[in-house]
Amino acid sequence: MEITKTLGEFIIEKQSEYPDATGELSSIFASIRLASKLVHREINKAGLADITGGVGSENIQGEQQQKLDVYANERFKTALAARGVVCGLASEEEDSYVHFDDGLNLNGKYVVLIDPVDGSSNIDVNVSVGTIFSVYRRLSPIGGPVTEEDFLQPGNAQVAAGYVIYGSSTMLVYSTGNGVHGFTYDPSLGIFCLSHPDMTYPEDGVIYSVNEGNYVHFHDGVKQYIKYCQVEDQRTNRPYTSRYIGSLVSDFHRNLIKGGIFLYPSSSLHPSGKLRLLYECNPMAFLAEQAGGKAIAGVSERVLDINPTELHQRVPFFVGSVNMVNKLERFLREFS
Ligand code: P6P
Repeated sequence: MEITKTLGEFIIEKQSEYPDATGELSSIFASIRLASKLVHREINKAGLADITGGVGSENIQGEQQQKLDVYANERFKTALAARGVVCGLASEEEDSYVHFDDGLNLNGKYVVLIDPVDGSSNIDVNVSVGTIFSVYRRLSPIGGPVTEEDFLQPGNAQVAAGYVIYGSSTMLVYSTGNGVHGFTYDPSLGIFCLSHPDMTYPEDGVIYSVNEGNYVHFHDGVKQYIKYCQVEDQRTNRPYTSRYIGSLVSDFHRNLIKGGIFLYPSSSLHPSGKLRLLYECNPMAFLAEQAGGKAIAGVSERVLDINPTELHQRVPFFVGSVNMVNKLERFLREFS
């Protein structure tokens, strides 16, 4: 593929489309780009370096923190605090939000929420993982300390969101509300190159992604939809196929390119679902809608309209090709 444009050039070019752009959002992307390269480097030698496995501690979710979780969290935190445009950070790996309250960042206009390494338990078995990030303008007065309200904003207030997928190649996919654009990392040059401009969900698809090991715990509407996907229909000869990696970024990325639906429902095991609203579902829902897809937490419950109540709250999550999500919604309405 011919290298036409780097991530940096693309951001500056797009920035000129925002009359009031002051380069601060571009600066945030520069931080994310830098930290992603460092995480890429560690992941790509995970088998060799002492970077796999647990650190023997748990995060607030009660999940074993992987060494890479801690490494990545520190890299993103340091990079985002270095430019004076971000006044605070919330992270899956931090119990509470982090103030960037040195003199440099108190005037920062933005807050960032991040899952530094999503799916990190897959690292030891060489399965792709990802970083997910979400950016908001702060609500609290500039110059003062960041407050919890800065982080508890609905997803429809995001100014940017994206993910990095550390897979067969490392890609950064993001949106600032003008479409979704994908950049592939060239380690030999140390740059992200535009490879997937204007990514859009196929309106329909044949891939459904769900952990069917939890089937017996699902509510009826979800069970009925899964059965619908599995039953051959002589009239339509629906060729559905099940693909589930167990890494949200990877399942999302595949479905975005090929068409499909990802489901993480609530269940008797996970009464509120498993995925976190603020730094997993909201950024992925923002991208999905920007790519012409759809993301709901339940019947007529648009993820981006949910008003958060706590930093690490979980929600059910259904995201993907618009026709497939609409079909699922009909099952949820009819059977739940
Ligand atoms: P389960 C990874 O732990 C994660 O947070 C997401 O990346 C992934 O989609 C989901 O959990 C997998 O959960 O319960 O199917 O293993």
